[in-house]
Amino acid sequence: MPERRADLRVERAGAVATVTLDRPDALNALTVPLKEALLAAFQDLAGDDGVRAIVLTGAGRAFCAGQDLRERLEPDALPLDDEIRTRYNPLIRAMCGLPKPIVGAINGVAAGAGASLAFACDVRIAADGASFLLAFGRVGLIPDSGATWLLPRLVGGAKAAEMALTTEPLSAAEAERLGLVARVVPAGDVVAEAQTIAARLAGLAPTALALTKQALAGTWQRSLDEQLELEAELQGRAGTTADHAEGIDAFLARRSPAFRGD
Ligand code: T3D
Repeated sequence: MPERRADLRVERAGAVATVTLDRPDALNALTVPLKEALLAAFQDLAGDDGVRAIVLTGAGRAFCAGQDLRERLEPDALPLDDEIRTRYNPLIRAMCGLPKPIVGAINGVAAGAGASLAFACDVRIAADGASFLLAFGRVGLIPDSGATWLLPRLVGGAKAAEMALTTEPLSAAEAERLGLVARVVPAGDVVAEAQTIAARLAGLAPTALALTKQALAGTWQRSLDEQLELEAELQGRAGTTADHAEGIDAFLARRSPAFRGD
């Protein structure tokens, strides 16, 4: 039975939770209730031992069209800097810091902060008709919600600058060529494909996955020496888990490991 909060659906199947932005008539544009529901969902899933991997997708033909521009006209809308600090930045921090992998099923256009949500996923699968669009400049804004940090690290500075300044969309095929998405599949298969990858991730050792995310986060800020030291520290922690012992035992016994997350 799906859980529903505002315009968000959360469905669990085994150790995989699928989170769906569900405002298809507005291309899943982000309202205050939707942003709050999404942050709450990530916080809940982070602490839920029964969930080991998450799929993020959108209902209908779009992944997410970014900030709901109609909502910006409401008299009680926060100034942009407050809105970003209060609602967008915590969301991106929650996703990047979540100790579980997030697989983005990019089912259609990902525009504005919707593109930022896609960039904050750990792995992205795109539908063949999907696109990434830094639409901010079209409404007189700058890319936010981590786009200016995440995108250059994902596709390189030159392509990120082109996308940010021209606001030209990047097709799914080009995103695959650049490595921004792992795979492009027919639109009808994108969620199932992402769920298959998430299920595979859910079968791996959860602590090792969490520590791998930690090692990769911020790698561009650290020197080689700092990164080597961080790897040593995190590997020390992974090495004390029962799952590491189980992995060796299973390898030597030529059986599949049963990782329990301890
Ligand atoms: O709080 C803050 O403002 C700061 C944070 C900012 C972060 C941001 O995300 S700023 C960028 C906001 N997003 C955009 O500027 C994208 C706006 N949307 C588009 O450019 C286009 O809709 C798309 C390129 C994404 C898709 O185009 P198309 O032709 O396939 O669809 P459409 O006809 O434009 O949209 C379909 C419906 O969705 C339409 O509603 P209607 O006329 O059928 O009732 C349209 O108004 C609605 N919609 C699409 N995007 C938004 C939206 N409604 C509200 N906000 C949207 N962002």
